[in-house]
Amino acid sequence: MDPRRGRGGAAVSASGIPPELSIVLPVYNEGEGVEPVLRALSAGIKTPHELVVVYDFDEDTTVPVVARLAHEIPNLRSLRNDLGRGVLNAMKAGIAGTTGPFVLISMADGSDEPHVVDPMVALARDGADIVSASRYIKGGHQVGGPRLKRLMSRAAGLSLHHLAGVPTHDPTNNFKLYQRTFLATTPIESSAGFELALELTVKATLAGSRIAEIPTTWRDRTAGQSNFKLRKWLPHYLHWYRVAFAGRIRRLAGRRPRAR
Ligand SMILES: Nc1nc2c(ncn2[C@@H]2O[C@H](COP(=O)(O)OP(=O)(O)O)[C@@H](O)[C@H]2O)c(=O)[nH]1
Ligand SMILES: [Mg+2]
Repeated sequence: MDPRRGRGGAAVSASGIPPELSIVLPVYNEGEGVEPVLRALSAGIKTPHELVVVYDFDEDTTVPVVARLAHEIPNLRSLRNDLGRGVLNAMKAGIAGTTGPFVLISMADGSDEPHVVDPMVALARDGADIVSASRYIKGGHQVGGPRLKRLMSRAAGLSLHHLAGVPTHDPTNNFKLYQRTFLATTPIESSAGFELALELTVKATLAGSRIAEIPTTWRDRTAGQSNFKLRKWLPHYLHWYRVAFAGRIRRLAGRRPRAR
């Protein structure tokens, strides 16, 4: 057995303690472009971490690339998602299959910036339950991707922030860091695609948990193909959008002084 692996495949350091940060990377046939992404993450993050690439089926083109790179990148491993195909189940399997006190979800197609990860960890060490890498604040950007998806994501994020009291301007970006304790006490109800980040951010808002944010630039992929299903997943996003506004209305109603 690889001495770096604990029971169940979790990475452990020489001291037997799991790395502070578990980075979960869902993949769907990213063999073409994943190598520079993994190298950039490994080289660009100082926080002790593990890189866990979560795939849905053994024939996925990412698997052999990760197996090759694991010989030279410490704490890189792949994990098979056995919860059922799809990015949501892959993220859930990655959360369940890791043990670091901080969990970062990041994409494997180069859309997310490695250099913001250490500052995200610093905010989590300061007590944030969720650290949101935000495209829609000063210093943040979004480069490429379908125009409609960009517009809807920005409109959702800014309206949730300004009108529904969500502390981050970018609740739909899945590039987020979570405290393990927050994940362990927050049941996941999402059933489709990338709605997970929005669900967890809305739930954290309603629970009064601490949400911090940091600017980031999101870049559309230059290799492979997007698997984002806007029409199919939109109703799921709208559900959490409504939950956030309903919670806001309840809070405002609760605060209103009683009529005499
Ligand atoms: N395990 C798994 N990962 C997926 C699936 N679909 C997308 N991903 C991964 O999720 C990340 C972002 O996906 P992408 O299709 O680029 O979405 P977009 O960036 O919103 O266009 C990439 O790392 C993909 O490989 C899936 O069905 N299963
Ligand atoms: Mg992408």
